Amino acid sequence: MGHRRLEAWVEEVRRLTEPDHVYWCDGSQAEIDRLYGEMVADGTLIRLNPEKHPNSYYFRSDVNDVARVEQRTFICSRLESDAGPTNNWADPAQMHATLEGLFRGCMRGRTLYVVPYLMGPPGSPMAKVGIELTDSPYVVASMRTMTRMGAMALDELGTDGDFSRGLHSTGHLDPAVRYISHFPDENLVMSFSSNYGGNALLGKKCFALRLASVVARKEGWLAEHMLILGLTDPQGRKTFIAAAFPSACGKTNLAMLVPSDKYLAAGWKVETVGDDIAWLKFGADGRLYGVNPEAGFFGVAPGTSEETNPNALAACRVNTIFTNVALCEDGTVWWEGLTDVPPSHCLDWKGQPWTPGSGTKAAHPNSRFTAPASQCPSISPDWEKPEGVPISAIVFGGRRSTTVPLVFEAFNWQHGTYLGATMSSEKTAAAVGDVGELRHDPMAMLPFCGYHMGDYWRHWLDVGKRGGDRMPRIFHVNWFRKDADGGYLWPGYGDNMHVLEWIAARCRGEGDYVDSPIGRVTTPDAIGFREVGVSEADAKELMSVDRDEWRADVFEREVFFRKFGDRLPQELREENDALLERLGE
Ligand code: OXD
Ligand code: MN
Repeated sequence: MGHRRLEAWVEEVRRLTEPDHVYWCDGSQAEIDRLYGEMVADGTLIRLNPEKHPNSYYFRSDVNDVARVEQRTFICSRLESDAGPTNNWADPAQMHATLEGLFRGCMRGRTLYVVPYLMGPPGSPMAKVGIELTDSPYVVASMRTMTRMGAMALDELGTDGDFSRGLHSTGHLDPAVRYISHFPDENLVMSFSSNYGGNALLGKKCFALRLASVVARKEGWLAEHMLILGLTDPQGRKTFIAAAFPSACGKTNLAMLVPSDKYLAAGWKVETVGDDIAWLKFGADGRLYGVNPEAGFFGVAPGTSEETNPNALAACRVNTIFTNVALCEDGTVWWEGLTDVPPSHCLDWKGQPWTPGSGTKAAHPNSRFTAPASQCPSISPDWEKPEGVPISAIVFGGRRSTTVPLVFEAFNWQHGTYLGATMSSEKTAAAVGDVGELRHDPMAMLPFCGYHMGDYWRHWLDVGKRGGDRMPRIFHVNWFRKDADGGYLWPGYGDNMHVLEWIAARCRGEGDYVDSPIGRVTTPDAIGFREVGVSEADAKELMSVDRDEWRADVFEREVFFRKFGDRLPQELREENDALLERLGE
């Protein structure tokens, strides 16, 4: 017997959207082979060189549909005040009326795919089922990589299980009627007129972050925009670290980090649990455990190379969909940063002939690879552990050319929550808007928190109280500080091991530090700047805390905090005041 509520909803959507066919996805190999065959035949996808990229495909999304559209993303909670000042709110009844008008008859001539999927490791008490109804076979194929899709999810659902609902239609890709609308009270997302990942793959940002964050608050856990990595030292001690960075700030690279030669030779290892989303819950021992709800990587391609991230390249060699990168004549792909020497000619992300002299980018800055996580050489043997992995450290980081030192540690959970709440970062191409502009991005969740950010911070503080001294330590990093000539002061990538080693030591109560007004900063020896080739002067600048710059930040944060009115936890206001006091007059 089937699942009555699910069948009734599919029928309701069928009547509304009037597709020619309804197809229930089982997630099988035969099914995906057929879908790829159909998409190649109708020109949706181009099959890549089968020797160099077996079973891999090339896709171009519409030129006006290449990134998340935050201004068209809505939280339709019953009360506007529950969406808070950082979300676009819309009245749920009105939004339903608007969307029903748009969805009416929109799938005529198309197939409605029913995509059952599981977020979280199979058999995990943390796993949750979602159903996405979509008319895009590209979305179906991407969901098959990014989630555990098909029969497995239906089995988990049984005949009466709960599920999150997502309804998506590519529509006609008119940006004027693009909506990514979340109805937290109904566990529902409706997305219209887009085919880009973050807007159309509804398991990822929409379910696993925006809707899940609302559920997490009710149930006492955290749904976060975080990678999870495992760090093993030469003594075999393993430390799991969760880290939140805004989109396109290197989460995938950090999650898959290859230690620099010194660390490799000494026997250090980094393993990947996840690169984008973490669900964190208390285990029976009172510690916080993390799972990666996803099953694939939707990684930013530009800048990914053998030097910066060989694990990502290995992961996306086969069974991968590339979106909006450049297409070479031999059926391979290219993007800026993949090789030092660009191809002499290729087709750019818009399908136009391109040469190095064209003066434009061959790949869109937010072009992506969609690859199975299991293909990543650094994938952790623990990545599908049903109970998750114990988290010892939480790291926050933004892209800041000035002011913020390479690494420092929070004094305690409350101070750490303040560090997360006051994170800011220079904008990247992952969302539509002005790249480079500095904006507040609390916990890297600004575009992903499904409710009032003030209540979210309160939830962080409450979770910290519940966990007490079993909570992870909290750190802040900044890989992106620049010198006066605009050059990066820190080499990053494999050398980030120096920072991770210190973080792991601090988690054991070791590792040298000195107290500074902003937190516990490393001593120069603890990081080993000289070994990395950072001069003494640069190391000083990298770690410097300029009191005037920080005071300016504190005043600006005060203005930011005012937005949250009486839902700003008093503790965060106190942390801001205390920082000002420590900075002195
Ligand atoms: C992503 C994003 O795609 O954060 O992961 O935009
Ligand atoms: Mn992300």
